Amino acid sequence: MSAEYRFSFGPWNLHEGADPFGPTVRPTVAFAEKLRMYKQLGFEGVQFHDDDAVPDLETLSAAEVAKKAAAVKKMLDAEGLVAEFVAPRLWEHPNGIDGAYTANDPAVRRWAIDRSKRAIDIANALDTRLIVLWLAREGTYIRESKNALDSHRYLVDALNEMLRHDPRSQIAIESKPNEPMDHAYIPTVGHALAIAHQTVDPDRVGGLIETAHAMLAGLDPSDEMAFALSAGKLWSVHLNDQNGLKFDQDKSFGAANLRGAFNQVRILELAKYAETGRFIGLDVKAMRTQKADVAHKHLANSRQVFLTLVDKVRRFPNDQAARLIADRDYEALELLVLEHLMGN
Ligand code: GLO
Ligand code: MG
Repeated sequence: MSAEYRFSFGPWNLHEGADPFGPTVRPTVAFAEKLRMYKQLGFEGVQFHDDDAVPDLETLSAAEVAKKAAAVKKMLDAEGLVAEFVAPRLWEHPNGIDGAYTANDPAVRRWAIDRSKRAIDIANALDTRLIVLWLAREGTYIRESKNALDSHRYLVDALNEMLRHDPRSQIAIESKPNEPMDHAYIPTVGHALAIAHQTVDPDRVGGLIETAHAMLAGLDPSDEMAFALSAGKLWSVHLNDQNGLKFDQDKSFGAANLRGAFNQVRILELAKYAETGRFIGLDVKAMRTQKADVAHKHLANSRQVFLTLVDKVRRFPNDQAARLIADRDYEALELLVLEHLMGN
């Protein structure tokens, strides 16, 4: 049963534990060592930023980038792993300080699009067609600093250039309402799919939904997923959890809201997501307090919670629930769900 879901995470999910208020607390794990951990933890898919795959790619020629990406592909093959997606990491470069695709400076917008095309080339070298755009700094700290009408037009322009660069790539927009910016331009998957329809090839632009991002927008993650699934546009997920409206916590899946996690798994099961071959991505962070030798447990544990919830969904007493729904006895339905989750 568990074999049918495919799981992925990004190398940044094995991390040194720095936060905005303190430095790293764990040693760096080398990239090759991280790759060795994937299978042991139950994962086969690797999510990449462009510079996870090819560090310092901006200082390299196109031929050098291709060579380095080919070497990474070999490392994946040796470990029996596949690349799920490549995401251009535009938000760490000094050029992207005030946004990349939506920067006021046309030279920065040009840089962002050119780098994104390189990310697409790296994805091809790693044998994946999926590009993820987390639009980190595409927004503002103060509204007056940009013309939001122009910003949306720039986003469509950037998507179009990427779509034209390679007619095989698919772009999944990872929506998020805030952080690092005060307000981001594509806060929900509804915005992502609406902008997809303004591009030259709407069929090749979809969404990646992260649990915590939906919650930060005040939305139910399972309903966000249902919206994208109903349009055939849920191309990946970043499952994690979030304890209320605060900083983006990336807690282990189900750790704060087990019922919310159950409902996300339920909607993925109802939509037969596993049959699409798309990955269950986990974008979870180890707590800063976690010692180095156990700072990988958040990944295996999140996967385990997911699989246990798959089992809970499959063993849910649907007939009993259907009778209660027909009776409109939702208090009894509520108790049925809670008892089921508590193991009764
Ligand atoms: C941050 C995002 C980030 C992305 C990753 C892939 O809030 O969740 O971790 O998922 O950079 O683009
Ligand atoms: Mg994410």
